[in-house]
Amino acid sequence: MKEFYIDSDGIRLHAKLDTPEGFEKGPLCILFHGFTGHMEEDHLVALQKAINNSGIAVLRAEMYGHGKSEGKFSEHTLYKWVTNALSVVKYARSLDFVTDLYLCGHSQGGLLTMLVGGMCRDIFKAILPISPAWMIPDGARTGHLLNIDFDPVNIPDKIIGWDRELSGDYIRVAQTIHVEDEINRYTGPVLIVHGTADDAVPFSYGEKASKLYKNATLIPIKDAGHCFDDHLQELSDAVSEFFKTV
Ligand code: FER
Repeated sequence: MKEFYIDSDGIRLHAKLDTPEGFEKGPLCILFHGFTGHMEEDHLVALQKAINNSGIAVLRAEMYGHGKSEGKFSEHTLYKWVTNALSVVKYARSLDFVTDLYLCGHSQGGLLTMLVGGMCRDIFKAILPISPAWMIPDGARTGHLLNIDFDPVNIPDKIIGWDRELSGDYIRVAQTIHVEDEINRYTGPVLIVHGTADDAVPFSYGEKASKLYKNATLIPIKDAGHCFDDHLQELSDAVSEFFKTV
């Protein structure tokens, strides 16, 4: 394992690179955490290990205001995350041992995977949005995020929910994002894994995304919640099986 920082327009992003045993040259998968998350969460580590066991290097990176990366949580926006993700993609492409590139992310990191997958459709051989939180832009437009109602026209300076403070700018940015455009842009293989008992991101969003993508597989994990507690083996198996097919 190598631990380091990747520069993203002056913001230092905390990163870790894990390679399979005896790995010299081969594919690499970028892996993103979700909203309030970080790279050491159990489900992130389970994903990293499952991908490594498929013979693929994994580059985990923490986004603006999360984990050990720079930036304040309350000042993060999806544009900042997209900028960060593009910096990580650029870094990954500069590594001379990398052959194919894959992109995986959980929840808000799954939304990021869908956006950057569309933007970089010529770069990623496959993408894996896990429990993708792509209802966030709709929630920002209708005035409902973090289980809190707000006025989507006269946007408050901040909203507080789940013990966290989100800025009005987070909402303003999210309102401009149209995930369907990026779904349509990506035509490569897509794996969506989603717990049927997810109470943070409804399972119906994983299901709907899997129908809209041209080439998606949906693996529902029965009774699993948002972070796949007690279902990590099923999550790992779904990812391992997918990498046998791409
Ligand atoms: C929300 C529901 C879920 C929300 C964010 C999430 C900002 C993201 C969850 C995650 O990334 O784990 O209303 O609002």
